[in-house]
Amino acid sequence: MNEKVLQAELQSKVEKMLSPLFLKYHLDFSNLDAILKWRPIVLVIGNYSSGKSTLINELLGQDIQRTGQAPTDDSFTIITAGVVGEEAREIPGSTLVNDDTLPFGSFKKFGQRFMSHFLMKKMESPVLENMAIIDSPGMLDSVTEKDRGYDYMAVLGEMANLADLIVLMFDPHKAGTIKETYTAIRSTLPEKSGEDRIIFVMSRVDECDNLSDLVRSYGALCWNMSQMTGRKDIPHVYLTYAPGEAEPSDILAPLAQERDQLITKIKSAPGFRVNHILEDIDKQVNELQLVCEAMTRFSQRGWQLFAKTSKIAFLFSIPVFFFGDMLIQSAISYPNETLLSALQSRTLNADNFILPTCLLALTLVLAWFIFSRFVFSGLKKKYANQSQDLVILDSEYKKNLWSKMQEKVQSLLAKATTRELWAGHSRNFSKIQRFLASDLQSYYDKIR
Ligand SMILES: Nc1nc2c(ncn2[C@@H]2O[C@H](COP(=O)(O)OP(=O)(O)O)[C@@H](O)[C@H]2O)c(=O)[nH]1
Ligand SMILES: [Mg+2]
Repeated sequence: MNEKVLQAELQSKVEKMLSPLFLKYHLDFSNLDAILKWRPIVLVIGNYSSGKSTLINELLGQDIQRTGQAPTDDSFTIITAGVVGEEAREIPGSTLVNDDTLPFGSFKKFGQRFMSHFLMKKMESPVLENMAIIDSPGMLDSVTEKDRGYDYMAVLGEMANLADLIVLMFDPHKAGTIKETYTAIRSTLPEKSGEDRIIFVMSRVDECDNLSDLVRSYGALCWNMSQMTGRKDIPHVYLTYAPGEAEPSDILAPLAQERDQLITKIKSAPGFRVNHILEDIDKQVNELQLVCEAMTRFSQRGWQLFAKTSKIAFLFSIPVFFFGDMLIQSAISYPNETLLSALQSRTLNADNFILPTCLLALTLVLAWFIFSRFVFSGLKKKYANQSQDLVILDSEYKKNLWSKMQEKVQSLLAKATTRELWAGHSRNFSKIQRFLASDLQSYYDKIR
């Protein structure tokens, strides 16, 4: 099936089935909404003057981005297809964050300073037919990073979350704030599959004087990478150079093929789109499911206590119904005739039931008061400290998920009222379960 059709179908399904549930459990849907909304995205990040803009210009076949040795360009630039026949044009960041058809609404929170460093360029290029490319200001070092006037790392993280492919570029000269950058982007991607969305590129390799120089740079980069990924295995690093800039040399000749692989990989990013959407849905719906699981168990415990309280209230209400009026009569000489004495003298009429019925109702009201005021709030208090008892953490994955969602559950519990008992949590839980097991699975099968 066509990927665009699949994406549209998923968008409407998720919107209809799940967005009310995200709202209900106070979880952010805007993230998923943004991912479902737009076209495939390739995000290019890395040191300044590592050759990001040069690579993008080469891909697009036009010098659309400024290039240079100094940190020339300090804006996030979305490059996307324009209207056929129209000249290239620019749209400012303030317009982009307010455009509902674009996935950048959440970037408004980064403030005016960010928005003045955010823009879209619309142009014609075959590469842009099915994807957009984001060029980014190069990372500096962590000290100067703080002077930008907006949270650069957080912006990177959110951009990475939208992207289908993240090209992380280094050059042999500088290491930049690699570790912080990597942490910022990694934390917004799904744990299981996020790694596959990042490709590492060492560019400007033509500037290495000889093979041993190249090997030294490569070694340093690998060491850096193992530091930041915390993994022993080194991911593939594409070694590349800009043909327009590089003098032909013995080092470069065997790398031409690797360059082609890199370009092919970037161009193939749209092919991962639906898979990424599914992974993101998977990730966020699992979070939703865990919150719902906790609330379901909480309301089940609530029901158990409610049943217990009702049972006691019922047992208590029998003597109140039959003997309550006697007690009142002995105190205030009303009513003239109690229910039991009327039964004995066979003069029973409707009036004899008035007081017993009122007393019965009062008992039930009292029981409800005790339940909601003491029993239910006792339950809330108990789980405020032990919310982990509300979920079954039978796998490492669920434990990790829980550490992320626990706070959400606690804030829901803090606000909980007896209405939670009727909130339909267990129905919601089965609905989510069904979505994951059947709907989502069928989409995974479709793209396999
Ligand atoms: N020798 C050489 N220079 C390059 C290469 N790629 C980019 N450059 C130059 O390096 C400078 C920085 O490139 P640019 O694309 O602006 O880097 P950005 O800051 O990452 O966007 C420019 O002067 C480019 O001409 C390359 O592969 N080899
Ligand atoms: Mg640049």
